[in-house]
Amino acid sequence: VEASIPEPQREAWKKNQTSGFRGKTEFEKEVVRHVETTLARSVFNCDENAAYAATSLAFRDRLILDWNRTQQRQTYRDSKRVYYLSLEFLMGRALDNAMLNVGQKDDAKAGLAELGFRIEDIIGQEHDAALGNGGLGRLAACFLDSLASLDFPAWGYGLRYRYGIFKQEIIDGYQVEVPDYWLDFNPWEFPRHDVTVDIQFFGNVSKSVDSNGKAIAKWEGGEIVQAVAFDVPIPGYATPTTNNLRLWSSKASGGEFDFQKFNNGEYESSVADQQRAETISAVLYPNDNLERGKELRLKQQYFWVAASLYDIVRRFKKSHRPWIEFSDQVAIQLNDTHPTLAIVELQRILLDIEGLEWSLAWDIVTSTFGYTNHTVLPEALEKWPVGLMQHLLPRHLQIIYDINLFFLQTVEKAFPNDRDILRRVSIIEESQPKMVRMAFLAIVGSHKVNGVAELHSDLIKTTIFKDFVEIYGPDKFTNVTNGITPRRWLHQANPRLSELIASKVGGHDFLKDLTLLNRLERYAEDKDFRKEWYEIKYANKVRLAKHIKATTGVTVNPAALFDVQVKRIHEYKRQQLNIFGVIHRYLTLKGMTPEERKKMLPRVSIFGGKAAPGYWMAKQIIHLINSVGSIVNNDPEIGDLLKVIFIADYNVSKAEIITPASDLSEHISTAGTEASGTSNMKFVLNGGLIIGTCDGANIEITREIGESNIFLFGNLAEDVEDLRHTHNYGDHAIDSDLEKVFLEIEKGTFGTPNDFSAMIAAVRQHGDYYLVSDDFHSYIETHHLVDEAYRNQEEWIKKSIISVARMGFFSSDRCINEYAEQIWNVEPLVVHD
Ligand code: 475
Repeated sequence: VEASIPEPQREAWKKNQTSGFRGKTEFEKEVVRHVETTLARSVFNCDENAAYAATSLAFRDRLILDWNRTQQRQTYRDSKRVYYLSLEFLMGRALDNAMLNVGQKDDAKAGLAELGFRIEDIIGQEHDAALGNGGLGRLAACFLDSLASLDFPAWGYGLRYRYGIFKQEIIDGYQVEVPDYWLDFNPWEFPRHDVTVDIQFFGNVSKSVDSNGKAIAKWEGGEIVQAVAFDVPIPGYATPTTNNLRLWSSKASGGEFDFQKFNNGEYESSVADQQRAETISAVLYPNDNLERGKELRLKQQYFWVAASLYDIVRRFKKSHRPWIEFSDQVAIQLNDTHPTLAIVELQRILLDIEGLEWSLAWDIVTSTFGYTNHTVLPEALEKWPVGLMQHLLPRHLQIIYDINLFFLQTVEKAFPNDRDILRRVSIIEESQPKMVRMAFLAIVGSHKVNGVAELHSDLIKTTIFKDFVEIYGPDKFTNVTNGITPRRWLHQANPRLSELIASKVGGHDFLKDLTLLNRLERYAEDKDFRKEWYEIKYANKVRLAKHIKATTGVTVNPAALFDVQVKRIHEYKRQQLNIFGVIHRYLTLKGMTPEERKKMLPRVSIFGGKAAPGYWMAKQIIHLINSVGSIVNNDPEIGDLLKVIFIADYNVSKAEIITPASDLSEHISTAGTEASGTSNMKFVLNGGLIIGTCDGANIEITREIGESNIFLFGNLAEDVEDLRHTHNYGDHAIDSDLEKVFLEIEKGTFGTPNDFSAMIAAVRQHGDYYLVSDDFHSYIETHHLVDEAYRNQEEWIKKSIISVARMGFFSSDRCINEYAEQIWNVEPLVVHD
């Protein structure tokens, strides 16, 4: 039943509408009000944390008013909405973003100062919302910012994990994982205890025939878990549009306990039921580019997908339109295969609950969904045992079998002479045990499939999804190159650079149309401008140096070249290549006379990133980096010439400090393995140059900024397969400089050699799958080119300015507009005052 105020009383509501604070004075009033009433504190016990809480609540009040208006407008207009389904949203902090997007950071800064606080300290109180692993989750967060900033009617749907990605501590050079309990105080979510959905698991399916001879499937029994909605407002930049991110939290159905059991004295089992239900949304799986096939993970997926679809369908039904119009009103994007069950769930709703015919239902389903692939790594491709699916979701497995049957029938008709193709493309892999191939299900159930950079989108068409291109034709497959939001990754992270740019390109419009950066290019020839540009970079390096000193105790020279690699630790991303290169540099320095050394350029090699807790080799890499650091950083012969830093607990808010402070960053994956990469874009946008392989978006960055502004090295994707083949079947000689590095490690220079023997064996004995040796020489040579280029500071700064000027393409706004046009067919809806 709709609880709505009757018409005659609405006048009173209108008269009493709040408008939220405007200006510094009203802001201060709101802060004091929240401190004294909401928080029940006073001028005598208001610490920074309380000031953070009150400031956030003041901004939250602002956001929720815009949010209400946005939702009302979107409902009233009944226009097509986009739903972005992602198991990960790596949001980071919200306060700074809210202040900047609403456009009242200056008021807040002045107001807080009058109340006795520094705004940076207040911003620093906030705990990161770290509901993601890495690139995929951060991309989802950038997309939400762009969707709101471009006024698209869009909702994100995810899980409200009680624990986000673990916090990383480094103890004796090793990674230690600490739980990330972040919900202690979270002013950015609105619990909607009235928005709940019952989610069914297990049980049986009974089939019968109705009076018209139609088959009826009934899913009965099993258990019910309740999904509760928590809403997070997503403010657009310089627009009142405020979208919604809805996160589902699990709890036992029927409230806290099963009262029947409770009354019968079965306290323990009633509490156990409750805890089992809450386990579903308890923790984010900490694997990046890896699927481990755990039952709880599949439960998370269905729980989230079923709650979201129920919500979406409920909203559609309010408009009383015929089902045939569903995909005119609804576009659902699947962020990788994690939400693929949504395809099956919508088919189930239409078939079993709404009573539609299979083929009509299936047309609706396939015209609704789009699927984005983020990786070609075989270990990341999702597969679920048929037995597990049968047990957990018996009706869904039947529907999957039917989808597969109809699909294979069309394939058989189209390729009557090719028996093997049916085996290759079947959604069910006929292995022991049988597996459901989620990517194939996602392709069959969607109208568009996209990769995330040009090379990657080409690769999926020629490798893992080749047969599907034959079956559906090439038009079903497309590319949407990733992007990043310039609001967070330039304006918020690097305010001084953002202001300098604004002063030259005609104000802040470039934050909404990043191609306007091209107006900067002519200033590359302006010596005074270059000086200002350099001073900002230097100040950002000083800030990072302070952070390094405070967290590691190591003093680094801000005049040195800062060489940064921050991202999840993974063999394919090749942090091992980087640290072997650092050792090579160290050995070279050690072999020099003091006179020769004086001519060398000082460097700081900075690493950061988490290893999945179960990824042993990645943890070895972290250990080697720290071990090298502890030797090199304390070597008096080396001094400032080389420092090796591992920044613990790399996350979004650390990235906001690190990204603006790099001179050079490393994007050095084995060619063909990194789907896109997005930190490459962030670094260049902040005036850092990059060294990288011809992989992912590096290729398009090169095309945009020009070959002379990037340091490319290494083998090409097209040659990787052959090289791997020769490693395994030919004689495989290791690069001689790399061999010297290995021998030094084996001498014990960096601690117990045994600790690192597996990393060396991976190259020497186990086929060097990631081509570390093949690329080593080219990598070292290219670093020499970097040193030479850095010596000529004026030229280096020119490259930096020109690169930034040419980065307009990599805004997530461009990216979202491409999705909207090519895949979703949706249009912006401006929310006027
Ligand atoms: C790519 N995560 C980047 C980025 O498109 C790309 C997979 C399985 C289970 C859990 N997490 C994952 C990813 O696959 C992932 O983060 N992929 C990344 O997506 C955005 O820029 O190259 O590695």
